[in-house]
Amino acid sequence: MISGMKTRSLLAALALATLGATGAFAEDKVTVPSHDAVAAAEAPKDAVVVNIAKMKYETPEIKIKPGQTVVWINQEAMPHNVEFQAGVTGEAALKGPMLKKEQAYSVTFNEAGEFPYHCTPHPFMRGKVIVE
Ligand SMILES: [Cu+2]
Repeated sequence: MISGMKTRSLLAALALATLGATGAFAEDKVTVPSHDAVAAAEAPKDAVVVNIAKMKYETPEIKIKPGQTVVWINQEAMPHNVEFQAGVTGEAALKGPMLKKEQAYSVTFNEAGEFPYHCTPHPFMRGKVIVE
């Protein structure tokens, strides 16, 4: 009985190690509904909105609950995006698409934590999602 349980937990550990090695956990902390920019009107209706205007994220620090979605909507002609550096949302960086005016990009946060981000071409544009 005990040895059976040990075998199962060993198998589980091996499965985890294998998944980790292949990068299968890369997006576990977040889920990205679309890797492409979408029209703002097509953004998830229940998402927490962060507008981008005047070279700023209008609400640079937001607090949400696990499972909630944040949608960034660019309100100006200058293209912007959101980029999470490697190790923030997963092993790899999560680099959102450049958003033209009235385009949107969404990320669903699955786990508690702090998720700082910036705009790739404008690294002085910074924000943070706090999931708690
Ligand atoms: Cu920008």
